[in-house]
Amino acid sequence: MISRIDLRGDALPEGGALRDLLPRAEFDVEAALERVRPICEDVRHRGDAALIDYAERFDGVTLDRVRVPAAALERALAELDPAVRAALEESIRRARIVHRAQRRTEHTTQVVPGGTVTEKWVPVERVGLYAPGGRSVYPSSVIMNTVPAQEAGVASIALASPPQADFDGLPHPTILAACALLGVDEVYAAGGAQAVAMFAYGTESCAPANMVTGPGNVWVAAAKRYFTGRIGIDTEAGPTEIAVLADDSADPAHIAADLISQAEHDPLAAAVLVTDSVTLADAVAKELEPQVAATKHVEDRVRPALSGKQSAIVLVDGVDEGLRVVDAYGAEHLEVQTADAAAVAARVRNAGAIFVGPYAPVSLGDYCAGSNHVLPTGGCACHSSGLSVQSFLRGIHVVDYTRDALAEVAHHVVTLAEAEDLPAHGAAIKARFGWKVPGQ
Ligand code: HSO
Ligand code: ZN
Repeated sequence: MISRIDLRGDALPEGGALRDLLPRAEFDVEAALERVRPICEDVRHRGDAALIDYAERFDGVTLDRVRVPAAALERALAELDPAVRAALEESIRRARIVHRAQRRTEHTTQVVPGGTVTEKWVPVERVGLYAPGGRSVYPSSVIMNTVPAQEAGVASIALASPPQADFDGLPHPTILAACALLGVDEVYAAGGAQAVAMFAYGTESCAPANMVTGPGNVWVAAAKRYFTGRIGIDTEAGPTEIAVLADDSADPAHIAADLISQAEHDPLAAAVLVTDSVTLADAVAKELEPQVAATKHVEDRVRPALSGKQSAIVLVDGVDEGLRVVDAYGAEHLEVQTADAAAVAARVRNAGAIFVGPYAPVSLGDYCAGSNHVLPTGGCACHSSGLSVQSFLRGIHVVDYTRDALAEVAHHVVTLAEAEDLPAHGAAIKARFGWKVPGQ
């Protein structure tokens, strides 16, 4: 079911060449961009009327307004299964502990006497969060997007999620209940690219946002790309990935279960095992058969994900080579299940999140570790981070110099300005000293 890539024997190639040997899902955001552009522009020009038309066309529901009434949020919370409510509350509690600790404090550095640079942290004013509908109704993602924004101090938080035909054109009730638990009361029944456009341009009922975050399908990713530069985004969020770096100390049944856990998201989800143990590779392949057969989403997601070209068991010569492979891959989630897992994990450089040892499966991080599950995919972990308080903050340098402090460095500024053929830059300094710069 799952293919094998054997990288034993020869020395591993460097960087990009190594990455090219590894499996990866095809997720063509660029192609989707063409289809998304007219939708976004339609929302720009026709506002709510366009959103209502798209709800009819894509979601099969007739809406009279896109804003979800407060009563619907209250009802969803009142009707929420108490066990689900308790679990969501625990997830929120743990996420708050971790994200509160990420808050930044203002810091002033004295560069010279009388010359300081203060870095102050200011939250983004208004954020639009996206929660997918359809196959992926994830109240946990509402938590993972909302908690860092709230802990960052974002004053205005709105959420959009697709209208559901089965629920009177409202977003899924567990999404609404999660919003109610989190205190998010501005919710819109809008999905896909049109929801991102609603936040980017604003409509009659929804004020424009400075930033849009949250997972979504390729249309949401394409809309985020379309608006990059106009608004802030988190990441484009491609299909979920799990990589497991394991040696023969790992339990094959646990590894198989963990690979399936993320394959369950999407037929394009990627599950990659990197190991130096052929015995373990064989045992995991064997374990997969019965576990896959017994899992709920076997035919529509798990089997296609595991047998797709994005998933594989990669054989390497040793843990050092395994580390090189997982770094080249840059998985959204990386589990390290080796002897002395903490020491091995400490050497990993590229991963969205790292799960150490046998009792930290990705599922824990998806819901209740306290860590964030909105993470870079598609290899973007080599340059990007998961969602955090920092994602919603802007660091602003505040430069404060006295006359003496400026005088001390004025000649260097003038010299550099002249070297760059920008004499007016120098003139702005000279004007403050009667055009005669000290030291020149
Ligand atoms: N593993 C997903 C997040 C998720 N899992 C939501 C369950 N619900 C992407 O990181
Ligand atoms: Zn998951």
